Amino acid sequence: MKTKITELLQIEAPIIQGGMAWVAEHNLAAAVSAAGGLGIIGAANAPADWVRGEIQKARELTDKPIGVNVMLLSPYADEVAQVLVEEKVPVITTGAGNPGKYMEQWKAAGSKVIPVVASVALARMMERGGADAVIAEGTESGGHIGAATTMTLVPQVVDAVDVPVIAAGGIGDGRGMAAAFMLGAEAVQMGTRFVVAKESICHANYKERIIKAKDIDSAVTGRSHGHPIRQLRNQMTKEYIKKEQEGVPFEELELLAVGSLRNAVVDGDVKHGTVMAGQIAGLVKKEQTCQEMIDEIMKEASALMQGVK
Ligand code: TUI
Repeated sequence: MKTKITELLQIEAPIIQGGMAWVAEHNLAAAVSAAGGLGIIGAANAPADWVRGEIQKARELTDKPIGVNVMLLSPYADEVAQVLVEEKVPVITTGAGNPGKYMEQWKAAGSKVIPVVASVALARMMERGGADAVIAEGTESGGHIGAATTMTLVPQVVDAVDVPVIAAGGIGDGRGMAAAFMLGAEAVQMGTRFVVAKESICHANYKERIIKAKDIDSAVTGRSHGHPIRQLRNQMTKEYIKKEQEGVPFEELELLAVGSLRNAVVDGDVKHGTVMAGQIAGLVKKEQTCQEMIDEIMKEASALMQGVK
C-alpha cells in the first residue's frame, strides 16, 4: 500500500507505533520496523544516554528506519533533542507540547519531524514551523490526551494543512485504519495494540489487563489540573479521581502518580500503578507478533478499501 506517508518515511505499511513510555524500547521498535511499519523509541522522561543506547540496540536488530518520540515535558528534552541530531534519527515524533524550538536543528540534520497535535490550531502552527507531517491524535488515545475525538479532529486537520496527516486514537484494527483513510489520513499511529505484542517487554499483568478490558474500562485522571491521562480503571484511578473531586492540590496528586507507570509496566502492579491504554483496549484480544498484527491489519484494511480509494 502506497501513501504519502509510506513514500515520505520509506516504509511498506502506513502504520506507526506510538512512543509509549517504558514500553516503546528497542525490542518493540525494531520489531514494528522489521514488520514493515515504523517503530518508535519513546524517550519519555528518560535521560539522553538511555535514548542513545536504545537507538543503537534497535539498529543492531534491523536495518529498517526507526524513529524516536520526544516527550516535550521531559526534563531531558534538550539533551535528547541533541542526541537525535548526533544519531541522525530519520523520523522524530513529538508529544505533549510544541517542538518549535528544536525544529531547525532537526530539519538541518535531515530528520523528518512529525509532531502530535490535538487541535487544528497547533497543526497549522506546526506546518508553518516546517513539520513534514502531523499526527492528529484524538481523545480515545491512552496517556496524555487532548479534547477532540479522532472522528472530528482528523478531517478538520486534513482540511487545515497541506502536509500529510496521520490519524491516532482509537485505532486498533483494519477497520479503524480504513475509517482513518476515509477521513483523509495517510497513515495511522497505534499504541494500545502494540503494548500486547509478543516483542513488547511490558509486564504480563499489564498485557492481561488490556486483553481483558471492556469498551468502557478506561478513566481520565488529571482533568482538574490540565494534564488529563487516560488509563484503565483500578485502585489508583479511584483514589486519584476521588482526591481530585475533593480539590486536593496538584502537588499532592503528583505524589500518587510519580513512578506509577513504571510500577505497572515493569513490576506488573496493575492495581496501584498507572495502566495507560486507549479506549480501543476492549478490541485488543490477543498477544501476537508485530508481523502478525501488521499483516492482519493491512489485509483487513486493503479488503475494506478495495474499489473505494
Ligand atoms: O504525549 C502524548 N501522550 C503521552 S505523553 C505521556 S508522558 C507521561 N508519563 C507519565 C505520566 C504523565 C505523563 C503519556 N502519554 N500524546 C501526544 C499528545 N500531545 N497528546 C496531546 C498532545 C498535545 C497537547 C498539547 C500536544 C501539544 C499540545 O500543545 C501545547 C502547546 O504548547 O500548545
